[in-house]
Amino acid sequence: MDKNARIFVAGHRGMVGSALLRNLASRGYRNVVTRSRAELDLTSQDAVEGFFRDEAIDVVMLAAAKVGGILANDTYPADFLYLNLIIEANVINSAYRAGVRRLVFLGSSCIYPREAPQPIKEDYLLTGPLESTNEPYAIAKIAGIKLCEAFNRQFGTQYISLMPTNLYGPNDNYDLKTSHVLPALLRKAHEAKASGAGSLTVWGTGRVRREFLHVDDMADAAVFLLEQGIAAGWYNVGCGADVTIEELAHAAMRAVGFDGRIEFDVSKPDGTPQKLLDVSKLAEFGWRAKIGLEEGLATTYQDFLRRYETQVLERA
Ligand code: GFB
Repeated sequence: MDKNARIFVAGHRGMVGSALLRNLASRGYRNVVTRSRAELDLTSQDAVEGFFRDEAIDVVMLAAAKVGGILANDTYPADFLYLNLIIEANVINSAYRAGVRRLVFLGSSCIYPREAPQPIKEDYLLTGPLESTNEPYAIAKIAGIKLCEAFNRQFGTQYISLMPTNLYGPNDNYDLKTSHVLPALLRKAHEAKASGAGSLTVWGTGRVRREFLHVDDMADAAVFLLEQGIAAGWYNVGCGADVTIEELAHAAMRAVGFDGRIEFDVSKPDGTPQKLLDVSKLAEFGWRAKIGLEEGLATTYQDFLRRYETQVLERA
């Protein structure tokens, strides 16, 4: 990919978008285009079309999305379905109309059937019912994959979709009601340690399994695949190993230095029993995750500490 290509990163202030900016900068891309939400409303078809008409964009990385953990998905199903559908539809269609041939769409591993065999291969898409707690989000993301696939088939574009497993890292959301599990457990362990509490609460049984990928690995995979010019399609991005939520809680407690007990709140949902991605396609292209969970937790905890006073206390 030309280092002078005009690359539009949609959603650059989020955890994934900001990681894409870091990765592109580290690889020497000089013309990365960004717009804040105030500058460009991605839910407005007119605004998005106008942006693409004026900006001569070469490549799009679509990381803008309404995201959240299990409870946020369950509480705001209309937002997760509507906002994700309209953002994808506006960006993909307007990009195509403005002549953009290359686009990366970011989805999620929750697109696969709840009872999919493990590890989950890309071809298991649409082979069974989805997990109910995040069905609206999953349907929006499946629509995004299918939109890319349909544009490729009808117009010969090269739009690829990446399906990352559960992501974490700098710029995550630490709000306990809307966050994913990993940032929530770092915060809970930190607050339990600070207050001298003897325990922290983990939602669900703690027995379900999740695969965690550092967002810098995710961003690296996305830019790597663009550089390799791989064939259009959808590809899993993960580290190839999973842990139980209880094991994750212990790892988060070690990262924070909190040596207390875990209490399970089984009134909260477990969600899907396991979500381990088969990452052999990316391995064949020559890409592998580099950041292990212990290392990733340690650096993410440092990010949490830097932002705790400003972000977390405002939202608490
Ligand atoms: O990360 P998480 O919210 O999302 O929850 P999913 C993963 C597991 O951790 C569930 C448990 O079994 C939760 O019950 N858990 C334990 C907690 N303690 C906590 C806590 O304090 N906070 C949270 N949030 N969970 C999401 C989807 O599913 O995965 C999204 O809802 C997205 O749509 C994302 O696809 C990657 O892994 O269950």
